[in-house]
Amino acid sequence: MSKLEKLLKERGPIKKIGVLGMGYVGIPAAVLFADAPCFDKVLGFQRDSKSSGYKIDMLNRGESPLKGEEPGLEELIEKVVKAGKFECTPDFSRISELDAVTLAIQTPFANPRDLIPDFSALIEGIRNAGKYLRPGMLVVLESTITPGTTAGMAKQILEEESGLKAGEDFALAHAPERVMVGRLLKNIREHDRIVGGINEASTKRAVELYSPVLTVGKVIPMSATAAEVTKTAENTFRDLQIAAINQLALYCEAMGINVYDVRTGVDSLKGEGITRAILWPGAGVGGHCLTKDTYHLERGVKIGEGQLDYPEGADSIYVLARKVNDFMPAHMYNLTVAALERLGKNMKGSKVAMLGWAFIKDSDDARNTPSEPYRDLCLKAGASVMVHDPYVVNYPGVEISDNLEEVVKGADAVIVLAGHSAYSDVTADWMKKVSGKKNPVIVDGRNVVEPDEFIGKGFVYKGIGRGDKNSHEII
Ligand code: SAJ
Repeated sequence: MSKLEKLLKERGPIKKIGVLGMGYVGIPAAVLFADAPCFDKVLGFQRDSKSSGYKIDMLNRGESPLKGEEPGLEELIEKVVKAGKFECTPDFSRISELDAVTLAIQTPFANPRDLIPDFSALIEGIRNAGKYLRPGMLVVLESTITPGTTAGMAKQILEEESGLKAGEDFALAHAPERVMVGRLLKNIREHDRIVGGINEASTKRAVELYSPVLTVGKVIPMSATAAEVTKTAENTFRDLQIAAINQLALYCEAMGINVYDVRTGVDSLKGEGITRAILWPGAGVGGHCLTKDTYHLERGVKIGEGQLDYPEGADSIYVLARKVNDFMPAHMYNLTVAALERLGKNMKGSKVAMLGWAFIKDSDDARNTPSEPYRDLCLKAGASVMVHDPYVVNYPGVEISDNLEEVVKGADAVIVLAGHSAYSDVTADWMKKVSGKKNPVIVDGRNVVEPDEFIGKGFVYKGIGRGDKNSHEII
């Protein structure tokens, strides 16, 4: 039996757990641990900072500091707080009382341009865990991180701070979160959970931690680095699939055909192993997952010890996919310019009404929204731009209105950038009347309008992938 197995045996089953980072990953994770009968106590650690300190009292009152609808979460927080099984504290020294700590601290990009992740908050969390680490404890990183981080940087910091040896004196693992806003509890309970330790004993201990909270899902054990690659790759593959249909949409426009006919055709190929994962073309890919996880994966290959055999200097298919998806807002701009040109107008002096600032349909989340680069291009070309969104209230430097009439009023061009349900009910009649133009332009980036209805009312129509309509007769 290894030294670590002996230590874990002496310590016995996991009873007391800590979760560092009371965000949309940490809070549901903590209360689900607290709700499991086999665990006695969960501490939620939250820095008493200006921006987030308020969460401590809120959580200890049994309230959720998370915005938006999260079915069952508030009730569960109240239940475990009342039962004395969960409390939130800024006192990180209490980590020493615990059997296991998980870190659910975000790893955003300092700025999307240079694609270097900002690990500072996570590193502070790892230092805190290391400072109060005791032999036989388990440390698990849940944040999305560059492959190699758990067995590399995290292991180093924990050993420096604690004087203990990872894999011998304490267990260390990565268990990436797969939560999606709006269904946080459901995801943790029902999705399979990837759990990867830096050695066998670490993996086993981490499996013991996560099994009790899974209702439908099962634990899938592997190495820590394999777990990091799984998480980044699952989002990289989704980004790649979206890029594949975006590229096809551009081809269909060039060939004068309807990408949705082709999509239906390809999608009809059904059956074991031959089905195609064909997704939806659109005005671009935003959000905090797909826009960064590819670059985590790419960095992981770079910092890995092994030698990569791949054509020197060539973009990986994954980076190319990112470039295709990041081209889509520019394509929306090019469609706008082409449509205005058909009317002898140019961007300079035109009024552009942007419909949708959120990065995803029927959401207020605008992180890395494709609407931003589109708006920048229009402003640079001298257009005046108004932005509508029914959910996003504010965004630094951008005025956003929830009054559709006010935004569309007098517009030369109306551009659909997010597929909000509200936009599907807008009629060509109404839009034409409000725009006050004989031939308004409509550019549909999310396939929400019916081309013939708008063309029939005198609109100049452009749609992503609609090569069959984009050169229509102007009525
Ligand atoms: N998008 C397309 N075409 C598509 C699908 C999405 O253009 O066919 C665009 C969306 O408009 C959006 C972006 O891609 O701008 C991202 O959309 P998303 O549905 O992937 O939403 P995310 O970014 O919230 O992705 C999350 C991820 N979940 C986690 O990281 C835990 C992702 O792995 C999930 O697959 C996704 O949610 C989901 O399925 O809801």
